Amino acid sequence: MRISEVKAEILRHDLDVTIRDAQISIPSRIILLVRVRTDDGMEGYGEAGTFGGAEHTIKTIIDTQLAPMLIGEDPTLIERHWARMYQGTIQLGRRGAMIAAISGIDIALWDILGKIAGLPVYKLLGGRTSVVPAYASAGFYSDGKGLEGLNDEFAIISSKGYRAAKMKVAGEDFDADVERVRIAREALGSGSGLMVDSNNQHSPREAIEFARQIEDLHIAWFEEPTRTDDIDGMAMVRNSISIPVAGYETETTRHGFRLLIEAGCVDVLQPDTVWAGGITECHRISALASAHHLPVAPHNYAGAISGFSNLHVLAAAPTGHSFEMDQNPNPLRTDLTDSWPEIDAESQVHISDRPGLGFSLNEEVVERYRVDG
Ligand code: SMN
Ligand code: MG
Repeated sequence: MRISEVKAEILRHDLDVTIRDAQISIPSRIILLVRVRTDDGMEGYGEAGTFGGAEHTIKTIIDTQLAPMLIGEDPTLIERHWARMYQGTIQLGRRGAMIAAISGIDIALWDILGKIAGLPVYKLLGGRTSVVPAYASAGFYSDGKGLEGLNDEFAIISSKGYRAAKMKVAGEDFDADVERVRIAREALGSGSGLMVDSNNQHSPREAIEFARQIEDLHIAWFEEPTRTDDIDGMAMVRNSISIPVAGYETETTRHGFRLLIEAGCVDVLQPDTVWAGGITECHRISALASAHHLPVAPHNYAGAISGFSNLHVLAAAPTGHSFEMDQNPNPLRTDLTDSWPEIDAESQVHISDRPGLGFSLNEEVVERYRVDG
């Protein structure tokens, strides 16, 4: 068996209502679907992270720079391909778009390996569990939402049975955001976990002050409280507040997460398979996390394949924590495959034992949202 084709396709769904976090506006949901085909007709699916609008750039990297490294190769030699793609682009890579491109291909290779072996990816990684806790990811800003809209959103999340939920902060002034957190806490009730995410927008001292103003609301974690390049600032925040710090989704590879861990920046690690280096790299990061007794709660906020790949990494992670379930409308998550999961009565997600990542692609949905070029 040999790899015969590697290609990326841009899929886009334009939202009826633009949502915002503290860093970016999201008028549409965009994913980069990566297909790896073999000469005997097998096909694996991956997804490369496209946050920040780099989908055409990353598609070009995949189609023109990385694909030629893989054509004619044995698809099962995943570590070998990862090393060749990483070392072969080291001058331009190590972070950002190049790692996102490698991530998408890596995920597709694991899907193929599972289909060859007849096993789900989490078991190929040495499965820890087939059931993981999930939390709702919501509480974005949008025009006209207001406090009433936020209250309704978190009341619905609670009625769905979620036992934890995350919201956005740092998109408004402190007083407004503190009130928003209070509203969400009251809507969720006292028994549920509530996390806040500032998407790197606070300075270290602002983050410390904001944490002080919300700590009486029993916050489960403060996500990306400050800037990912400010190692000393991240460590200062973590050491100055009583709320656990989670992050940093905007960090990549085991090399980046090693720096966060060794500098004492985080209590919960949040690598994302679609841009931190794929399943291969995020499983390495899980091992690193367990060596430091830190839980892993993969970031997941893209399409269905992002979700499935992060789910399998979580289910094999020695210190796996919880799964992020985006509550915002996104057919590229809910309609793209035949088996997007929902939570059970205990706010858990079950991972199927179907081979590979455990889904079939809905090609008519691909066609509906494909962006030519
Ligand atoms: C997030 C990241 C990227 C886009 C939207 C939202 C957020 C999360 O930081 O944690 O999901
Ligand atoms: Mg986040």
